[in-house]
Amino acid sequence: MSEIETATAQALADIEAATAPDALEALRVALLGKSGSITARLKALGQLEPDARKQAGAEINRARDAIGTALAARKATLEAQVLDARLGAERIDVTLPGRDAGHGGVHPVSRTLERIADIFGRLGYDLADGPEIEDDWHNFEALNFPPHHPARAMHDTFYMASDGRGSSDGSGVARLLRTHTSGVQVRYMAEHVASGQGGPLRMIALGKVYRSDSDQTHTPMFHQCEGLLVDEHASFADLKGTLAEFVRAFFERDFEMRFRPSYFPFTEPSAEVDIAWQQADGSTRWLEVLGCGMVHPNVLKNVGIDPERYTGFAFGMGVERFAMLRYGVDDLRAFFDNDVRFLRQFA
Ligand code: 2U9
Repeated sequence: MSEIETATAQALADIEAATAPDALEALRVALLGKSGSITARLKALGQLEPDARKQAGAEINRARDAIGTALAARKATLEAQVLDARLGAERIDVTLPGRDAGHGGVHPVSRTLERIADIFGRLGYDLADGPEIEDDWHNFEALNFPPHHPARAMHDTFYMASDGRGSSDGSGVARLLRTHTSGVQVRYMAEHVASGQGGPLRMIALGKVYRSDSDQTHTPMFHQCEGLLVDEHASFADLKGTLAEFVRAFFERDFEMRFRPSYFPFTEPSAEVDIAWQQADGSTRWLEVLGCGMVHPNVLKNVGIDPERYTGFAFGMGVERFAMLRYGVDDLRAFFDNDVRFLRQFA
């Protein structure tokens, strides 16, 4: 075997043994590249005698062709292997279920707000809105709160820091986070009077209220629904019938109800409303769910409605309380933890 044949046989063996495209490319450069061994042999041909050059040239060309063919074949094989490996690794199972984008859901408290608004909407009540940052007049004064009522104290109500323009010393307008939605009713009645229409009217106010209170059954923010009806002959009997109908519609069943005398500055007489609630063990117990009463004549006077001509009834409820009862939630704070494991149950 000539020296070139031996070198070619070695080169072909190396090519066959190459296991990666990079290694194969290195071989190509070493053999056929500008400074490759085959290229060097071709360059050296010039130094040979014409006869010897012809023979050697033919041999080197054969060697170069054989190596070129082997490189191309091995390259194709290795590329096919790489592709096969990728296809194997990246294979997708088109029969797998698609990825879910995830479902949102309406928060149980929002659902309860909507449910309450819907029921009173069907009873002809207008839905009204108002600011969560209130002034003393709309939150307390117009509602017949005496100057030293405990609700007005700092430990019950969140007051806004005084900036010198508004203050709580009587020189300006103190601002506070509303402790109930009643300011909405005050505005609503005042607007009705201003537009020349004192009554009749019926409306509900729904929304967030704030109290400086935090324990197992109280959160600093909660939601209230308050309702108001003013007419020439509105009576306590109308109030009872309205609340009985609301509770029946909300829970989709009839309840025994009782009205216990109570006290609120803005109603007289006032009552707390209990319903006979069936417990899981079959026993029944009274649950307080609402407060209500006949609108105090002072409150009507404060907004310019004649209490000699008009009477009104009003009621208020905690929305979270209704949500807890409807959905069987026993810890108020679950509504505000934002734990999706809890919230998902309502989606
Ligand atoms: C005006 C006149 C009267 C609203 C009323 C209640 C009774 C009441 C509580 C229930 C639970 C608040 O969320 S709670 O803590 N509310 O007991 N609210 S009467 O009476 C009004 C409101 C506005 C102008």
